Amino acid sequence: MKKLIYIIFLPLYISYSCSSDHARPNILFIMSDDHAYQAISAYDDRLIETPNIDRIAQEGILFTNASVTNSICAPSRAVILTGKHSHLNGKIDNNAKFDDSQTTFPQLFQKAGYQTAMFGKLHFGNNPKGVDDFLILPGQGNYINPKFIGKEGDTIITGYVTDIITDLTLNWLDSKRDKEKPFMMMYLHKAPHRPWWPSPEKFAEFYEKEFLEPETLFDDYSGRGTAAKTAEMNILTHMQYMHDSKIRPETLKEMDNVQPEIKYIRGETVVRPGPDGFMRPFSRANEDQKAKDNITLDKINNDFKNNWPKMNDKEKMKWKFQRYMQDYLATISSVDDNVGRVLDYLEETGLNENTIVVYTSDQGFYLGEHGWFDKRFIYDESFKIPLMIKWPNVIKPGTTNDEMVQNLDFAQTFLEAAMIEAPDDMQGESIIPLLKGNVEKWNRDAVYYHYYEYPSVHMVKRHYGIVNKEYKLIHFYYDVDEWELYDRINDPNEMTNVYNNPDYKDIVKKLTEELYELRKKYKDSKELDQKYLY
Ligand code: SGN
Ligand code: CA
Repeated sequence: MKKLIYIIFLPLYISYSCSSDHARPNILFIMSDDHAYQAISAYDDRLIETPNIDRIAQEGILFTNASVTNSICAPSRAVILTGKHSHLNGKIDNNAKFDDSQTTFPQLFQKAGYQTAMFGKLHFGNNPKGVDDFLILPGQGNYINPKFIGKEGDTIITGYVTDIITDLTLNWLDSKRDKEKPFMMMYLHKAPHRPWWPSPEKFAEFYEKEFLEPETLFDDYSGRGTAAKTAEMNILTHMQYMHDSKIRPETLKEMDNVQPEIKYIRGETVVRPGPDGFMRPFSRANEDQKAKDNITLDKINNDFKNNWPKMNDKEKMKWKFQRYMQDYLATISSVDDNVGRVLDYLEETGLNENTIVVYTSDQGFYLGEHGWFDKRFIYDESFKIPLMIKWPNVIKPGTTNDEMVQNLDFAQTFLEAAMIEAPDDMQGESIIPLLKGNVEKWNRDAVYYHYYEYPSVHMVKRHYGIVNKEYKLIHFYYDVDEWELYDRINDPNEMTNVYNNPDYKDIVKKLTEELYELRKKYKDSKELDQKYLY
């Protein structure tokens, strides 16, 4: 009987889905830059409330083990667009050139009759292909009065970057959208990328707050290997007074007892010649904007002047952590407000009924865990990304899923949702079975990771590894040859490398074999490692 119904209705379904664009969902892909899952209340509400981003999870699915294949900005974006690992798409680090003769998923959407657009930060070195309309920030872009690159040339827009990217997105949806076609929109925030510059209102509001320190803020890395000990991303030693904590050069000049700032450039320690310098985004502000920011800058600088000289190292770490969190989280609060504006628009127009909304970040980020900021490592805070998706009538609201999904899977997922065939050489898997609750159809146990950008800023050594729900096996190479194993269940903070612990001997053996199988499966190899050396 079931078969009969299928035979009768299948041709009807096929002709409906091919002839009517109403059957094909719109896709709104929202991605922020460096947004840690620890800073989204759907994951953890100890630092900040993000009621709007949380709406996506409440109305859809929240992934707790979603990750990247290479925790760095432009490479993550290249993986998302091509559906291929870095060693095959060639964008191994932020400096590598992206070969834009490669197929990216927006091109396939465009060819299949979707209207496509992109607003915000791409950070690619190339203009996007396959998008009908775009305005993107050049490189990292600016928080204040940012410049954008578009089809009709460059333009500078006055205001705060997160609000502007949202205005551009809403304006496109409202006045440029072709109502006869489905759309695929990439709405890409610059925030909360360093240097964390909030809007004047959020700057003032968050400066008054105090945030919970992570358990591992004072990690001495004794349970880890060389890579963790030599990375240059410690809040106390590598954050900069002016650039990060927003201390004015004049303040430093007035204080004769401030230790000179130490700068690390590719492993070389360079002591700054003097307290010269500037706060990059602030120098772009107009007089009005400066006047507003100065109210909070005065408070920060007075506090620093009065209290910093009396602090010991522990107190200095705590002070810098608070300053960091105040600004980082303030920029996220703006992202959340603006995501709310877009979700409201979709609801008001009824568009939400047939729109898949995705929220994610190009990688995770350290919010003081292990004393760090930045990303790059395969360790959880930078490896895992927030990922939540809503798709009315397909995803059951309030679903949580802990499968090992990756940004590598996005392209094939979106293509399948839009009924577009994915090229054979894409390396991910559509996660639609998980979205539909068919978990039994998903049989991936472990994922592969490979980070390359070394020697470079923050000095995180090259490494590759395998991660499953229980363990993480890592090989650091280039100028070391070190292995690490973490027990994700018994040591969730990843404090102790158990690679040489005899109790884990069998696990090490099994995972090493699986790691080399994965390298084979994804076509990574020693030869390719060599090719990408510099
Ligand atoms: C800049 C930041 C770094 C950051 C890289 C890469 N320094 O160099 O802290 O790791 O970008 O970030 S800053 O002084 O310019 O803020 S990425 O997200 O683009 O990969
Ligand atoms: Ca990033």
